[in-house]
Amino acid sequence: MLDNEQRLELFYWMVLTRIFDEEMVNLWKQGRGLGGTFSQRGHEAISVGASYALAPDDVVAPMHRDLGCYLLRGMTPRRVFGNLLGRANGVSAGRDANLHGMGDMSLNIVGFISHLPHSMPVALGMAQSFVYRNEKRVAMTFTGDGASSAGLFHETLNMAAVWNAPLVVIVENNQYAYSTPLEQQMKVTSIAARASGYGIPGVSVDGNDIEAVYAAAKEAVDRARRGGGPTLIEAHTMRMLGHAIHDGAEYVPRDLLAEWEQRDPVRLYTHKLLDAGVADETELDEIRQRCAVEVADAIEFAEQSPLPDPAIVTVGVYAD
Ligand SMILES: Cc1ncc(C[n+]2csc(CCOP(=O)(O)OP(=O)(O)O)c2C)c(N)n1
Ligand SMILES: [Mg+2]
Repeated sequence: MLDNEQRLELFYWMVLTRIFDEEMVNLWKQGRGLGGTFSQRGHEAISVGASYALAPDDVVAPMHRDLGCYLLRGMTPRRVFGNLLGRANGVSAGRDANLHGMGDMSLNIVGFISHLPHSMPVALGMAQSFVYRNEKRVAMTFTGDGASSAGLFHETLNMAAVWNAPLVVIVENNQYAYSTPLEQQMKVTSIAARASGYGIPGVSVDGNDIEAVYAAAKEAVDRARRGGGPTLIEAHTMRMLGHAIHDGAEYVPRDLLAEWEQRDPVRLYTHKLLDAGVADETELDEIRQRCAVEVADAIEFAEQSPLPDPAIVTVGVYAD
């Protein structure tokens, strides 16, 4: 059970992610961004709720819609905006101007691998390393509905099951893979049901209900830590904007978006906290203000930071 302090913490991380995302989209629309970027809108409850179930010692391998996970694990908005703007003090020191490549093992975050779902076998490798070392640690990774149709998804889950690995896989089912709707890339209606093909638990959860995501993730993380093996969690949500900043998503029916907008994860949690008397409007507003200030500071800091020295471009590059 979450206490009220924890519930307000979840609210804080979700709002920080939302405001960061909105400002990131604004910046790109103003031509102040570099490269492409992926909106997180609609995914906040999943990335925050699931990572909140991890201990600091656990390892996470996020994907491109898991900004909330990076922030919650301790990657500061300044460092992430620095990365997005390709600055020398960004997480990848200017080698990537994206939400990719933002690994920091001091925070137990494995950098996102752009190929989908190639972060999955890496997370499995980490999970197995904990078993070999007799450490009570867990690896969590995130992937998409589209990526769940790729071969590596199945191969990883199969090996994780056979090895009884302490691995939690979260599939963020946001109904689309780029412009491809679910029904055009899989016949089944439940990704969680695929877990039975590997002999592991498969859980389906409302990805817009942060406490439901947290509860499912916590149960899976606890089971993995006890030696109970891997879990596949399918979290249902909607990608509220295009695949990336260049994509207007005209192919997504407007009424579908309007329907999901009613169930916006931040709005849902705001109502829940108010109804339960966890906080009043003034207190929630104070949190929103705090997040807005942090994001504004991060943008200013990143924009004023230097670009990297071209001489360091090959430092840390092991293959090409
Ligand atoms: C192996 C591979 N093929 C193609 C791509 C290009 N690509 C990047 S994101 C994406 C769609 C992914 O959809 P999904 O897994 O549902 O995640 P979402 O973007 O919806 O969160 C594609 C095809 C890639 N990154 N890796
Ligand atoms: Mg998708």
